[in-house]
Amino acid sequence: MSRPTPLLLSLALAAVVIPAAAIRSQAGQPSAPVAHSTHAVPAPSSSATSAQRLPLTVQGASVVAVPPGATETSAGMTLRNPGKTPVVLTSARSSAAGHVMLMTTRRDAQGRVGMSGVKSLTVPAGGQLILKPGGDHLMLMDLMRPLKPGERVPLVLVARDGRTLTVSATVRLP
Ligand SMILES: [Cu+2]
Repeated sequence: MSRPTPLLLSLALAAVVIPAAAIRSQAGQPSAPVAHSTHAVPAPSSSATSAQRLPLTVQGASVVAVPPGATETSAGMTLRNPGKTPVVLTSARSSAAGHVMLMTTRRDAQGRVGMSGVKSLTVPAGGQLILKPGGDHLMLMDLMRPLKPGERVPLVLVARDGRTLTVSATVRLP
């Protein structure tokens, strides 16, 4: 994939910095970190039975393997939404990456193809969202370690309403 232009990159970074939750967590005084960690701690019951779990099915979750030294890679999967309301994904995270971006691939006026960060990706009601390199996808940034083919990487998808879905993605060669 082509490198993002400086403009696209700055837009992408803005998209990462802006989320309201991040602003809220910085708005408070010393008590803010406590409140934030409270939100991050899952309910005592298993997440699989929690009402907070996103009602999506996942197929073919994968992460593209990268050689040692690479700092970012893309992840894809097919998400299906059997429900009657759209699911709006606004962020994602992974223990394998410093942060995860929601990205789309666009062609500019000069015909150049590039990726740019977006604030949300929607799984339509009764429909599906295909995430793949070259289309809408997730980007794992600031990788913590090399990702070897065959290993599994956890990805947490977060919707606008706070519901989440943890996905186990398989690392595979491009
Ligand atoms: Cu990307």
